[in-house]
Amino acid sequence: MKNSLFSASLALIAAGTGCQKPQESKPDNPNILFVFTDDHSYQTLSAYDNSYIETPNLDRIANDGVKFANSFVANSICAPSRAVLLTGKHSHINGQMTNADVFDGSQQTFPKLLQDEGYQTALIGKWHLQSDPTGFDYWNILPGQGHYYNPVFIEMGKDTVHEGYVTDLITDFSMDWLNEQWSKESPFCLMVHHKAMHRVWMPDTTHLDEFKGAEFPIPETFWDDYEGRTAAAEQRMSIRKDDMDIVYDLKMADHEGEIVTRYGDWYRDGALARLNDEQRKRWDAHYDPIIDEFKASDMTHEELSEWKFQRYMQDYLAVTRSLDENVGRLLDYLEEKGLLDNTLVVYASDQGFYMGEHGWYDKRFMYEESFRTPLLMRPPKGYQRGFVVDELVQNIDYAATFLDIAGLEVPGDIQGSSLMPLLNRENPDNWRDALYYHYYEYPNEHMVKRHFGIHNGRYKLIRFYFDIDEWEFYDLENDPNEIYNAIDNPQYQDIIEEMKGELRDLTIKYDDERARKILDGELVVTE
Ligand code: SGN
Ligand code: CA
Repeated sequence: MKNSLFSASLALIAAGTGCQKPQESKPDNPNILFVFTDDHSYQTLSAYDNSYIETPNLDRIANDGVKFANSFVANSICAPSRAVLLTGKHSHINGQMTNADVFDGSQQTFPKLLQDEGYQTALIGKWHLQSDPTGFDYWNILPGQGHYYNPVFIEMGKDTVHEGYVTDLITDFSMDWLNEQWSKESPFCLMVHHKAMHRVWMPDTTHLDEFKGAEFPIPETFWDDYEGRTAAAEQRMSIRKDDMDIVYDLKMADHEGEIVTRYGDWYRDGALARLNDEQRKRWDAHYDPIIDEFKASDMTHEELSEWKFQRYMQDYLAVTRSLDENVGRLLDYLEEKGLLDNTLVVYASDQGFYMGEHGWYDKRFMYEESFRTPLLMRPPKGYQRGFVVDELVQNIDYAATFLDIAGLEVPGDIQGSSLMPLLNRENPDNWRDALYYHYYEYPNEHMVKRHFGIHNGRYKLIRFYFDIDEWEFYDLENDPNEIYNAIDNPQYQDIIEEMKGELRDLTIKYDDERARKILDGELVVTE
């Protein structure tokens, strides 16, 4: 450790000429608290969008810190996103291209580099990388996707079932680690990885009724007909179809067993069967009347689709409520312990999520709702606060940022860039002007075809490949909802040609040789 954590003290720094203004100095080796959620859409985080819910505690991070207004992922799916976070490298480099791959934990990650420099590192909650965590002094993880109720945790290799609701438990365990295991002699890097808001959106019993009967505005693109977009037409993540299951996803498990669906038994015998008697009593008290009403109804396909959207939103938002409250508990804890001054608090999700846009739930596509992800940072003392960063940032940047704020050199093989210049409001004029994206998990659940592409803030160019060979192009200023694929529009041919070249340049910059070969017609991917 180059400097001691607590070496920073109040310093008088000359501000301008003549007058002296007291200003707090920045800590050299701040703690890092990284709060990560699963599938949290920016549409349901009120610092970004308050059409559906207020999230006052998450907003505290934005109001007292920095909101990244243009934050994106490299590959919009869970395990790959986590591997990008740890390594600062795109999926084809870190090897985690899909959820099915096993993470190679022997490779360089930012927690290992922090640990080498004396940071105490811990990871609590969802991990999803199949191999055991490396680079952490302590870990206590959910197996696979984990459960909302009475979940199993694997603590340093040992399985234990814990009674309670997963978002509360992850927060409790995080505070326990800070209280009992962090030695306080060197800084910590604590990663708090929630299961919330992943499918199948099971609210805590205390929040069940919060959005009962609430009606939300149907997104403009809910009835999208996918004209001109084959991959969008052929996905299987539709609320309007049985991709969204009335029992499994929407909890319509009647006691008589008369509602039979494709995945109904997964819910009855799986997630629902985990509830204890007390939890089940409250659960049934909430859902039974909704089930009765549903059974008595006679809806057209259109009415049923919109009813499903409302049911989905009610549960998702109730899960979000617990998350927001628990983030508040953690922030209060840091405040009470006097830790906020010396801690970088970060909030992000592993990717965005569809809240009915295009008729969908889930993620994966390079379209805005799933390509974007929330990113909020509350820097330690000495930094400016309360502003918005508009630059294009991506989850490949997190590792470099954490190393940089800790005073470590960022290894040259890390592909992302430190966000510290942006936090320091230096407005670097050489900041990236385009993002690279590559999604691989096909054929698989939800059937989103493989694609890669470039986004420069205004225009987006996407190449779909494998069992399809199609381009899509969007002018986000004129078509923010991405419903008009302008790839053949004569008006855009010059910019499309230019961006095809820039996309090829990005495949070279990020060393995605397979994508480069696909573009150059040297490779046709068949498996
Ligand atoms: C599970 C979900 C899918 C989801 C993937 C990936 N099905 O397979 O709906 O797309 O996870 O999500 S479920 O029936 O198990 O809920 S990810 O966030 O982990 O990548
Ligand atoms: Ca996810």
